[in-house]
Amino acid sequence: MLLHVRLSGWACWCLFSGVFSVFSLQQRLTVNLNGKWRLSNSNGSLLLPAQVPGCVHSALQQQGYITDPYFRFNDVSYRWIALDNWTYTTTFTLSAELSVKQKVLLVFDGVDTVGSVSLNGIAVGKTNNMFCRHDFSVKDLLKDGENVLQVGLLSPILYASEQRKAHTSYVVPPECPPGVQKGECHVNFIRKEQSSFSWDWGPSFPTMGLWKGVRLEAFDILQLVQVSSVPLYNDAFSQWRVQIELLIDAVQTARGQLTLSIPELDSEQTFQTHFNPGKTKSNFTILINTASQVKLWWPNGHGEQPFYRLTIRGFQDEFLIFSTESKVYFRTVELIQEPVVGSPGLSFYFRINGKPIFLKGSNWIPVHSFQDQVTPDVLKNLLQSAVDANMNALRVWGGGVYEQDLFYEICDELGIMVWQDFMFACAMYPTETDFIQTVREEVVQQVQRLKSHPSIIIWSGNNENEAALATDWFDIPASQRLKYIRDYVMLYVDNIKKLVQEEDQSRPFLVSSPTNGAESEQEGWVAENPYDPHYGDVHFYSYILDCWDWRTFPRTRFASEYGFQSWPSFSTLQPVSIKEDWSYGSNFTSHRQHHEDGNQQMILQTALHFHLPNATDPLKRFTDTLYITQVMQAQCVKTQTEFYRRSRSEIIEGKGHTMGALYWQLNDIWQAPSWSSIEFGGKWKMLHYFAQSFFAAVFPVAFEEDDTLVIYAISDLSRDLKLRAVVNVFSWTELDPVCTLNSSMLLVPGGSAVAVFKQPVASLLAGCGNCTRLTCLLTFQLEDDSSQQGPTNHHFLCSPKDAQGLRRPNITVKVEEKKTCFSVTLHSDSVAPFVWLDVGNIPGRFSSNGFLMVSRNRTVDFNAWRPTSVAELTASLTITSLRDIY
Ligand code: BMA
Repeated sequence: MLLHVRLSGWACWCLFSGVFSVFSLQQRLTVNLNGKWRLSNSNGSLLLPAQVPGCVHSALQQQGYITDPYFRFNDVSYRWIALDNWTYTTTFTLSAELSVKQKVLLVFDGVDTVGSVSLNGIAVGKTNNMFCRHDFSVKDLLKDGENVLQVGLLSPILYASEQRKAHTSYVVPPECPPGVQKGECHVNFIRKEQSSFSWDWGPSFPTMGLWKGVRLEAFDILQLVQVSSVPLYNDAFSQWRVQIELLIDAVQTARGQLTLSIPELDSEQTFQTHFNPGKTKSNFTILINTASQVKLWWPNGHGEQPFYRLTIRGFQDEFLIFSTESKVYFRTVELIQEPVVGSPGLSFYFRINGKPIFLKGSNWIPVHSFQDQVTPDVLKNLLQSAVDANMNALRVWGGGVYEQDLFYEICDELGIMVWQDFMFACAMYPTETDFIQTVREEVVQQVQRLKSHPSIIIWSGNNENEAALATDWFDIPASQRLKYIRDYVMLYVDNIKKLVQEEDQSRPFLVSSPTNGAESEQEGWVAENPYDPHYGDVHFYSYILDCWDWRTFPRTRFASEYGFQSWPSFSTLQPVSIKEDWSYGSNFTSHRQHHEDGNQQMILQTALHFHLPNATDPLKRFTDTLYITQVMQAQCVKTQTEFYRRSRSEIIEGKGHTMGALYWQLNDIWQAPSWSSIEFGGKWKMLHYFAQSFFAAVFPVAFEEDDTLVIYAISDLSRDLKLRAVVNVFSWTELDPVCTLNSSMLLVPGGSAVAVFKQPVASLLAGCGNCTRLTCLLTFQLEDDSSQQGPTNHHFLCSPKDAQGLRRPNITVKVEEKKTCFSVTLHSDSVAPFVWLDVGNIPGRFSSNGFLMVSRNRTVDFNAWRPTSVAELTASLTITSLRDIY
């Protein structure tokens, strides 16, 4: 294979310094072993080239041994792949420069999962945790000429089952996922992406492979393995300091000097130090010159995301031995849990740089079953989509993976706050020494890798495991409960929490989500009711209660999960299905649904307010059904999010001060029904377009209480506003408002939700032509003295299925090419709710979509993500509105 030899940064510096002969001894060499390897199964019947980083499934598909694993029922057909054992092999030739190095490490950034590594036929080590980086010292095993490197991988399914069998003393539930998920058992016994054995939104593809890079690292004196930096603010001295941690691998004891500097802040410090043999961690603190004005990192919508360059240089006898540069962002984060006036319990909100911030966003799941197929473009597109929908936070959910560096780098740059779970979800876990040991390694490595990112504002131990214990998901006999609680505390508190807090004092740690936080701790880490709205965060789902009725939602301090399912659009499903699949009752449609009764629940929820599609053409009926599930989902999540946002400033019946709304879930792992607002492939569902409005910094929200219409003005801005609500009443039959009402101007302080309009619906309608609840609807917006502030919102006075006068609109359309995008101008002759523009498989997004059309003309932009034309767009464009489906 081809060898790519790279000299690290400081070696180049040596060349420029003109003292190459001295420094060449200390050059670090990196030999990249990524690229084309050979892959074989256990009996040798399959032998194929395989890309590294990569996995067995991707290799089999790339070489044509299997078709698209996402096609139709292939998740089940290809189950055999993960039941077999596989071996990756590569050969490489050693360069003369490398063979004279004192230390040579064979580094795997990630092995998925249970592997044995051998070099030239000699065992070098084993792996059993996909979240760990491994390095093996191999100098003595390397030969001149050709070297053979092999990684044998055991079936993760069989391994998990073996581990389970060996665990005879008590059951560690759940044994298996629900049947509807068509998944594998005992995933909690293997340190691997938990959702890779199936989830309620994802297929079972228990991957195997070298999912991250492989290389040789060779050096003489020492090498810098990792640098992390954490800024801390000292209130008493009004001074910033940056804690810098160096992980250094040294061949022998060496004395040296270290210079840390942030030139832009006029701050530099030099330390005398010594490096011990082996891998050691050293901490240094650089005090920031108080005369310098430090620019702070802010979440999206609250300010900029500036950074500073930190330079670290190591010297030995005045010669530079290493030099590295990294980014430092300054911000503080506090999680405030303190008594709330008028409410039992404790507050639960984040203060960034001293400012309380309402978290708006969603939950992030793995982007693909095969992580090697997650490209930078896909990550960028999803994260940009989050920001474009006015989100400022994402929770990296604990059943997936610790994301790649690029994910966090983009979040840093975009101002996305990350709630980072550790990778444990919906299960109990073993606590045998080996298991705890590998988890400890995983936690330390991940915290060291990630703690320099300002985007991460909290570490959280697991997903829903406190709740699972407290509300007894697994029918644990009362007599054994204590044992499980002890195990829980041992894993998440005595080990993970303790380790994280040793490694990182700059951000809060929560043991679980949902949790009662400080109250859970009081109750021995497993609260009686971790869903208590008076404490911590809450996950809340109800699929068949009427989602238009805000009274069904708990008024929580922080809503970290809530949501409703919908189907992705036809263009997303089409490539993985065939004609016979295209009906709501098909085998395919039920196969892709991994949530018990999910398809039925969507229909029941939809039918509460909408007519169901009744087209006679089966394909139209199917696509109309996909559409209406998206309408339902968008409207449900809108209602719930609006409820949380308007609850930020008040306490009602002892509950409120909600300071976070992260709906479940942002993205999809494959083409299937799920809670996501973005389809697999990046297409925005109607919900994501809705989120753009309902997460806007300034936003009006309407609801009814005792037949009175109430409108709140919500503002996340720092400055106060003076706003009035303007309500337009439309009849379903007319495109001009029947009447317009204005509230008086009211003060809306920065960071608050204030009622600005209140009127009984009956009196409002009585003063407005012949309007009744069935014949009229409302739009409303906020205005200051000169202009509209924030988007326009709508409120229905009845279910659209009961609307009188709603006609099928005759919408015509014109597509034009503009400088940087295309414009689509619509003309309608009547009121049209939920107008949905779809250009099939032309990737891109509209500036607005799924809207209520109450004007004759409306123009939206389309941003294409690949070259297209007016002709192609016009040919692909379909327009659906509510009245078109029945
Ligand atoms: C929560 C999440 C996920 C799940 C989602 C939808 O429980 O933490 O485990 O996918 O709800 O059921």
